[in-house]
Amino acid sequence: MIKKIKVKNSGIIKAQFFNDFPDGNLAIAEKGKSVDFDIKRVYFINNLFNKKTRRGFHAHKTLEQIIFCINGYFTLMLDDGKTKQKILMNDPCYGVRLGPKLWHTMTKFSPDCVILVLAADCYKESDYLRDYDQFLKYIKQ
Ligand code: T46
Repeated sequence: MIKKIKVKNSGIIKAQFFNDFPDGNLAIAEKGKSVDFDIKRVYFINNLFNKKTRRGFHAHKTLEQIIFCINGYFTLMLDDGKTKQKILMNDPCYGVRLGPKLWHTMTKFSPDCVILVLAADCYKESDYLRDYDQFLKYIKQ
């Protein structure tokens, strides 16, 4: 997991983490601490056994999200239209801010990978830019 993000509208979020329990670890993402928005939606992605799976390949117009890999690993690619950055997501203590106008892809999942996303708004298909050329046009507006 890298500690520095070069692309716009992103950043590393460090969850509060307690690993001093003999019975396991506890990680916390809380509004006002590691999260700076009201969480309206939480979703997770698992069952990533197919090596060819590719997810994401879109940007959001306005949505703020934080993505965590809470088990296993995957590759997150961020693209703000100028700069691209690949991040190996393999540490459950660190999330990545997926801000607006950020093209993102998720690939190379370990079979045991579990992704957790905190979102600042409910699902709205109209907020998605699912075509890369449309994304480039949108960020130039
Ligand atoms: C994102 C990345 C990180 C819903 O109906 N409600 C929801 O809350 C979500 C997240 C999805 N859907 C529907 C929309 C599609 O028909 O589920 C289907 C699969 O969604 P999508 O292809 O967008 O899944 P991913 O994994 O490519 O992207 C998801 C989120 O949609 C997206 O906001 O940033 O995870």
